[in-house]
Amino acid sequence: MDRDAIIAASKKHDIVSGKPYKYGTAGFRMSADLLDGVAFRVGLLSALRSRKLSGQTIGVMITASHNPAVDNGVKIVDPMGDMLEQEWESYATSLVNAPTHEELADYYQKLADTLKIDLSSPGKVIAGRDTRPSGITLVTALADALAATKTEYIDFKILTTPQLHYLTRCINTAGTPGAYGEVSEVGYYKKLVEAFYRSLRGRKVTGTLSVDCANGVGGPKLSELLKHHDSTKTGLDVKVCNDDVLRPEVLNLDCGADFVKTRQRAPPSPKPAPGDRWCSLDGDADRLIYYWVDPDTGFFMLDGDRIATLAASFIADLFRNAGLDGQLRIGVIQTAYANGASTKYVEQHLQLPVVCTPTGVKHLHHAACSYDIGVYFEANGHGTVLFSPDAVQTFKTKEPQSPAQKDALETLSALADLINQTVGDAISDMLMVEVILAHKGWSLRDWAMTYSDLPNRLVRVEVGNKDLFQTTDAERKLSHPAGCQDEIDQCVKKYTNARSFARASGTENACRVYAEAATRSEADELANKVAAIVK
Ligand code: NG1
Ligand code: ZN
Repeated sequence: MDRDAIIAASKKHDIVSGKPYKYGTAGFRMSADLLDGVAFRVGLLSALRSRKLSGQTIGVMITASHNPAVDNGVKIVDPMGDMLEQEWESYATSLVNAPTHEELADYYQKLADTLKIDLSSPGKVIAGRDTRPSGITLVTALADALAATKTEYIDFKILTTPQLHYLTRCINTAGTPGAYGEVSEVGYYKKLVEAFYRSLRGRKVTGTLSVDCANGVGGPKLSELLKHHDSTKTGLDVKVCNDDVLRPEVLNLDCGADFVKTRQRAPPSPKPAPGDRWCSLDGDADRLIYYWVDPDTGFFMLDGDRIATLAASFIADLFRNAGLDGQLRIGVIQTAYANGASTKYVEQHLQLPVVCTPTGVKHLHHAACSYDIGVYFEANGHGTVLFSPDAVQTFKTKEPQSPAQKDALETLSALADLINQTVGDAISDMLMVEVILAHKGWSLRDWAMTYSDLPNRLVRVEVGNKDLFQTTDAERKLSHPAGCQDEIDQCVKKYTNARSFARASGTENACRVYAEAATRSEADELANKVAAIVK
């Protein structure tokens, strides 16, 4: 009987009581030594989720992304490779917080009853993990839950987060018209490399691209992809850097996309030679930041906002060239953290609509789905470009009126295969950026010239109770505590081209204050003043 099996298995994976377990934007993420019981319980929930969805495969990713090596996390992936449905986040939270093994088994049964889940029907779960050593024991906990609930299970071992999303979608679409790709890691490399060749359309990438892999899973996986890539066809010459996954303690240490974005500087090692083209991935390879170090002006960063504007401008041009202008709708989705200059560039220069959503990829992804082409990126470099089935169909079936139209349609088709449709994927996004730069014949400097970022500052503020800070208007305004927003507004008024907002972090026990203004000193001053209001 399941109940006894669940209780017996759960006893091997105790939950540490008294901790604030909450399924947030990053799933459950915390110090790895608290996660054994959590991983077990996430196994139970994913088994339920699969059965609720008629036995479709659910993915579980074990990673703490850019967090320090001692942390880890567990996150559930829905069948099409998107994030777990919102309503289920609260079931996950309740299940993980069950105080005893017996209450856990009871809550599992109660969920099955309420949601009308047939526990004897087949269920299937796949898992992947990043390079953190703690991942191995967490996978064991997960597997024990799946065995106790007689759920089919495949461990894909070490993967980037986007690879696990890719595999989940591939399994669930295999043999259907929407088949996403071969169900294997090699299938992922082959799909990307082939689409990269097709997207370039005979053009060549110039100059070496050095990739800082945060000493995470992106390093070995990028090297693997390169084995399937013929650089004589594309000109792409990649130098894989910071790819030491044998010393766990160096993961995300003074390198990686999060380091570069938050410190606004290049990793200290290896030292970028002046003018070299660089990019950084984060610890699970779902974020991407480009940069170079200019001999005269120093470090220059091209973040998620820049990648979004580059992609949107390129795709809008292809639409014009393909004669699709006005037929299909392109939209750009940002969060409040997007630099105001990027929003202005998209709306005024590219003449495309911008939607602002709350922080968290699931919100951006959802909003992007309402366009034929939805370009979404968080400023921190996490994002992708979604192509609707209608758009993909149009690229394939529209009769081209000229060789130029044919070329544009084929480029669009290839991009839809190159860009990961399930989630932000640093490796896929990097190939997309290289394709666009090659098409435009641009260096990073040319890309940077499109607009000037407003100087900005992001400050983390320790507060007594972050839950007191409630927002409206896609997190751009505080509704509570009362009066706080008025004070912020009064402050912002005193600066030129300024904007500032405060919100509770969804992943840390703190508030974040963002400010931008016409000059560096004004942005810093404004951020500090708003931080003082919030404190
Ligand atoms: P929080 O902690 O809610 O600000 C952070 C990032 C998000 C997103 C999530 C998930 C910033 C300002 N916030 O959210 O963009 O990536 O983590 O990892 O970068
Ligand atoms: Zn990440």
